[in-house]
Amino acid sequence: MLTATQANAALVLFEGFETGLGAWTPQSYIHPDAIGLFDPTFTRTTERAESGNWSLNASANGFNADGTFWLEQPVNLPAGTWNIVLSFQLWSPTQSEINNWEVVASVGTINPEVEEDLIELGETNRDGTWIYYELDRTITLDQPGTVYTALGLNIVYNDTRTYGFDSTAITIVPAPAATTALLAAFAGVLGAGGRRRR
Ligand SMILES: [Ca+2]
Ligand SMILES: [Ca+2]
Repeated sequence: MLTATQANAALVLFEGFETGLGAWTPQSYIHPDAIGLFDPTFTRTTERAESGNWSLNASANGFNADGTFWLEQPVNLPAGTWNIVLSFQLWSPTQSEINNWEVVASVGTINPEVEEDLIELGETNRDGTWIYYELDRTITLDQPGTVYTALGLNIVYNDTRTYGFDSTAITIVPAPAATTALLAAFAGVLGAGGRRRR
């Protein structure tokens, strides 16, 4: 667990998996009624990399066409309003229009424990290469607290799959009060804004 202490500068927590999982912890969930093997794994590999020489293979057998597995990282923050951007690169082996899994993530004060705690950012197999994803959130903490970040896959098709993750980053910037007020005023016009790209 990392603690942000700089109040006026962006804090970037980057992980490229060159020496390990860093501060990420693998977690998973499958419906209690699911039958059979649920074997999601995150393992380091040099088969490919978006940064450096290493990335992670995220694999599962897809049994039950159900289950969610993700990397989770809590960050302790002082009280305040924070703009938090979780970004990562996802590798798919092929491009396909059908039978894809969901790319999921979360940034918030809820500790992700089940499928419903993560939201869908898109689908796998949009292209047979690395694709950038991000999730932006503005979070207000009334007192010092923990913000949980998570990124992973939701299994929706019964097939053994391996995808890749690399170059994760959690960028934390204190939100100026004026900006926060402006965002609130325009929230109805702009929508929730979970998938803006830079
Ligand atoms: Ca890497
Ligand atoms: Ca959790």
